[in-house]
Amino acid sequence: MSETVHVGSGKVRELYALDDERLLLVASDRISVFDVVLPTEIPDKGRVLTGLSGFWFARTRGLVRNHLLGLGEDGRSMECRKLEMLPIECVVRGYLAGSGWSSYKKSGEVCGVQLPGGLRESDELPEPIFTPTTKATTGHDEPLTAKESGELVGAERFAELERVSIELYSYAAGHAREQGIILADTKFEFGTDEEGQLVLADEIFTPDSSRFWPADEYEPGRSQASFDKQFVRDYAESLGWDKSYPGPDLPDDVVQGTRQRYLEAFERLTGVSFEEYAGKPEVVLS
Ligand code: PZK
Repeated sequence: MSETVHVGSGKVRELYALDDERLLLVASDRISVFDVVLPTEIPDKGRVLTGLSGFWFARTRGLVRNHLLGLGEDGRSMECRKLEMLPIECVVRGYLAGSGWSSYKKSGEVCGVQLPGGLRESDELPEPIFTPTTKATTGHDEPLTAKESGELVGAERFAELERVSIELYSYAAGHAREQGIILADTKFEFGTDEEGQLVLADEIFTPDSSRFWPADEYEPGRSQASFDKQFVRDYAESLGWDKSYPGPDLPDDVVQGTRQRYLEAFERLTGVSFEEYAGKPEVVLS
């Protein structure tokens, strides 16, 4: 006998225990904008994000071990190895956006990394930088210095996380750029297995864990349109919504336009049609 036990909820995902060694990570069709989950779902968003994670886990196996054991037949769930999770979020930035841009404007640095002067919002950085944060249980993740991170995970593990995170980002950003998508920044979570080996976990290189920008609209000196969420942001702002709970319902044209953007990102990045994925999720693993 075996039972699937619910063990956690994220804003748009659910986590279940399959047994002592395995978890099931299920991506819903919920969407959050300005940190608020909206009452309207985007059909197939969960399958797109799961398919993208599967694709990237298969493609990066040579760089670092990962927790993926298999994709569910539903296309929205991932069976994973249960790990001991490390207590930092591993962020890599290749472009100056979001909290990185805010920090740079104030101090010229991001998470203790000094950057050259004269950079504009959304500029590409001379090289990708590692800017880890705390894992906040409530509220927002806080930036960590290298010293603080070393105190949380050990200096040797910190050096390994930095090296592996930058290698992963560089590989994926290069691949995405060839398909007309700029991967501005991304966030990883890692754990360790019973032997103490580093294992990549969570979701990777999805639009929920990364900033995707359409390369053909890229123009530094301003904020960039989001590849996936721009219709939703524009609609929500056009209502004069104050970005507090509850968020607005979405009209069907915004839902369908947003769904198409997710499918387009999936198909460009994986080279697989979403229809083929829906019939046979394992296709993204080869
Ligand atoms: C784990 N989360 C985040 C919270 C979600 C996801 N392989 C793993 N082993 C042990 N724990 C985790 C993982 C992974 N991945 C991930 N929390 C614990 C999280 C809530 C819902 F879908």
